[in-house]
Amino acid sequence: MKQIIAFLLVICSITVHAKDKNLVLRYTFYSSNADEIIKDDTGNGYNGELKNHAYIDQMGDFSILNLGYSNGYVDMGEKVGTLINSLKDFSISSYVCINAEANLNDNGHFIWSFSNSNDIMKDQNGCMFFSARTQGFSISKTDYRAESGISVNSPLQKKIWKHVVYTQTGNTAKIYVDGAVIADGEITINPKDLGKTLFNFIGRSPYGADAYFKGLISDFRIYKKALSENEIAPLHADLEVMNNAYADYLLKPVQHVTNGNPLFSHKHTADPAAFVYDDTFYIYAGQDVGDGSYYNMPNWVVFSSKDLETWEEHAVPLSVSDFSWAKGNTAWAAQVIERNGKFYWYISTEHASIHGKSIGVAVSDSPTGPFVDARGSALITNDMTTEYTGISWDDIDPTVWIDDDGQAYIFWGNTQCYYAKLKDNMIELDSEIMPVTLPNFTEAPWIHKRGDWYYLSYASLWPEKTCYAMSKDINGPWEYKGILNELAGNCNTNHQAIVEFKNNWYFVYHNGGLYNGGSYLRSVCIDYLFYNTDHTIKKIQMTSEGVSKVE
Ligand code: FUB
Repeated sequence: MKQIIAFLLVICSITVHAKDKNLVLRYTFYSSNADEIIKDDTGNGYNGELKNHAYIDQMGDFSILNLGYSNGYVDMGEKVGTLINSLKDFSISSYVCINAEANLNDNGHFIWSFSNSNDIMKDQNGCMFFSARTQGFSISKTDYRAESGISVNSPLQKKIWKHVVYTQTGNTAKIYVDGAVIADGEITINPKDLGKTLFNFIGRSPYGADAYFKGLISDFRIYKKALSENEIAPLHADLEVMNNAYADYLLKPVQHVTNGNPLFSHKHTADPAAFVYDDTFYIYAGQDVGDGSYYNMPNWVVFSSKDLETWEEHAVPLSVSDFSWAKGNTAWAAQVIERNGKFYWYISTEHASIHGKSIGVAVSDSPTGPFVDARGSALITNDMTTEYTGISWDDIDPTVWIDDDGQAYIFWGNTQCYYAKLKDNMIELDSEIMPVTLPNFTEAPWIHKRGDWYYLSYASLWPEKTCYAMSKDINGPWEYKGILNELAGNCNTNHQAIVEFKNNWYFVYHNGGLYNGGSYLRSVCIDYLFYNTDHTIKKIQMTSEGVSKVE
């Protein structure tokens, strides 16, 4: 009896896995990243190629395509054009998940496209595509002016796996999301009418100026028939399990390969604090969001790199809401420092009950968190410094230094620079608050040391340049040495960090250099810092290229 059951199970499994002759292309994304080839699992040879640092990743038990943040896409190759040209009835099916950061107001966000040019606006020679921005399919023998299509005209939901299928039989088209028809209608153009398409992409539009699809793709399939609702049902059976696995996947670091300055192009980042630990370069920054009309900064972010080319972005480790005494989207400048295996993140933010800005400190066992408020209250509040300035935002921009004898100091300020000693526990002041005299000090102090010289760099005047002073003693007096960095482009603030990493010195700062950027939508940059023989610092040369990969 057992043998009969086993035999039946084998027969069943053969039936289930029997080759579906209508399935003409399938990417399960089980190939490896190494050769950048995406295998067509039908055996028909429509292999694709990973482009612009798109990569294959593991999400729980699922192998997925991550298009990354550098305009990643898959080039399905010219051979697929022959397939497209042969299609009369067809279906294109895929799991997709749009990243939180995708700006779906921009044109583009095509899940797939097949076309005769990668500049359709100019060549006007035919394309078809599926847009996640409109949940719509379009096909044209020229360009957008002569399209036939169906759409619901609203974007697919972000941050959740969806299953999207487009089917066409003759002139009848349907779009299914998660197995349900969300749009249907008549299409007057057939893929055959496009000829053998030459540019066949997953995640990229044939319109050159369009935004690339930003997100994840799994189990991409093309059928040479219009699938029915019943046939589509098993294709989205993994949705629930995938979405469960996605919650953990979001905690995994995301890779970014930088293309010079600004360092990161997928989000706006400001007030960088650099930190070198265990052969790794960390950048802690505030995230600028919103419409660019004022500082709108709900959280801080952290990136790390071993070579300054490939950066990992870690799950958001700290938000203003992690400090019960703070309020608003005021994740202002901050710095992380290590002591005795613990990582202390000094931040500035708006106090909820004491008027003005305050400085707090969070702590973690790891440089990438999770971080928790170390005190449950602010370390420095505005009412502690009223004898120096009448402004409510002078208690911002902390920088912390542990001197060779183990004594820790915190410097901070706006308009007036202050400093104080910290106790060994790093979360309490150990002296009175003392003023530091610096010409034209605005904000953003940063302490570093080279040889027996201490350097105090800071943002000066308005709009801000970076200036610096030197001293042989952390307690000063500080000798002013002039401008270190001129105004950074398109931004009225500046905020620098200076660190040594693998035998070079680096100057990390922000400008308004990203598309859409400005004084409240800033972007972190990095350039080299060099010293003169008399230990003063050469003026920074801001570049678009940024710094080279460190081997
Ligand atoms: O990002 C908010 C504030 O702008 C910072 O705390 C200052 O340093 C300036 O960059």
